[in-house]
Amino acid sequence: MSQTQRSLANQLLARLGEVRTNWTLDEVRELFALPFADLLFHAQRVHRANFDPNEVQVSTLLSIKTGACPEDCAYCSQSIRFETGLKSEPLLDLEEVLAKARIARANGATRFCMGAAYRSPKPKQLAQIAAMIKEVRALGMETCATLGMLTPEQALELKDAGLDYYNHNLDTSESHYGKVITTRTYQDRLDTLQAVRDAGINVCCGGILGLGEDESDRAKLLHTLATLPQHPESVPINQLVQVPGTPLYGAEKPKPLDFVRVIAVARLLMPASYVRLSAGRSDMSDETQALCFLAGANSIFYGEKLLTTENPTEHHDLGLFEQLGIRAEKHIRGVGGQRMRLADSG
Ligand code: SAM
Ligand code: DTB
Ligand code: SF4
Repeated sequence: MSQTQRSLANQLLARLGEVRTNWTLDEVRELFALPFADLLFHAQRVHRANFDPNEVQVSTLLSIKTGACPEDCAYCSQSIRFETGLKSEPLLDLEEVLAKARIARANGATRFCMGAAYRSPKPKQLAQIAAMIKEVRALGMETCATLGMLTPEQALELKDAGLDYYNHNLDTSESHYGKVITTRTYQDRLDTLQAVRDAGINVCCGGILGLGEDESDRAKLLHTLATLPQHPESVPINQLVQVPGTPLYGAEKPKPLDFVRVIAVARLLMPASYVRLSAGRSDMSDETQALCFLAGANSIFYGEKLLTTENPTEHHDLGLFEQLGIRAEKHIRGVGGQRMRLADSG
């Protein structure tokens, strides 16, 4: 390494911890290239400056409308284009959703995420979902929804209903995206994210590893996320859950340490955001998950089911938390990041 390169590297390290949206792709690549111990050291240092390192935010997912989705996301069990054997279900009714939310709250979840297999919701569907959001919020839980593309007006309707977070993932780099999804563009995704941001809803946006991407695609995805006008408040990093019948079934799995590396770089690029160790934990060892927490992951999905696929059992996760001395976060954060005490469950 030349002296100029060394001094640039030192400048980059000295600035870690700053919330910046002007990262260069070269800087992101430099972070990926750090020796593993250095990367984890810096990620943990930055994590501690922003969060309690022994607290993890716990969310529970519910599929409120399952299957028969017109989109062609090559990873998804719910696309109508692939034979995955999934049984389609219409939009659940309000009481069913509330019953599940009460169970999630009693089990210690502070956020309830409702997912629907839509390309974009229709007005009537959105009105029904707005009613669900209002009632779940009234239980004292944070609300999150992932319903596909939204117009600015729809985002405002969800905001009025009390929605805290909207999940809409970029999934991968713009250059790899077309190999995974052809029925909507990267720009469509960015437009929805802007509508959500403009409506004053917290943005939950991340990606999936294991879609046949290379390290450069991973760096580009994180670069795009970290250079949005404002960082997403929540950044889910999923490992592909391989579903038989989908085109990506059998794709090469990310190496566990490469997965940890992505979590650590996400933590460094977006120091104040929650980094969620998302789908794919059933396929990860406890040791890999422990490294993810050390690298700055501080949110998980809790409960035996994600939307349509398996997640570790609650019993398993409680055991893991106990071994690691991790507590479930008891506060919910509103828009703007202010902390509020969670209403007592029961
Ligand atoms: N239909 C909406 C959409 O795609 O925006 C909302 C539901 S969709 C299931 C939410 C997100 O789950 C997707 O954007 C994708 O990132 C993630 N996802 C879906 N299937 C997955 C799988 N098999 N493994 C990992 N993540 C997956
Ligand atoms: C996200 O990034 N991961 C969650 C949530 N957002 C909605 C979804 C994971 C879905 C995993 C596949 C399934 O269960 O169908
Ligand atoms: Fe439909 Fe969402 Fe699955 Fe894509 S990820 S097929 S949009 S449910």
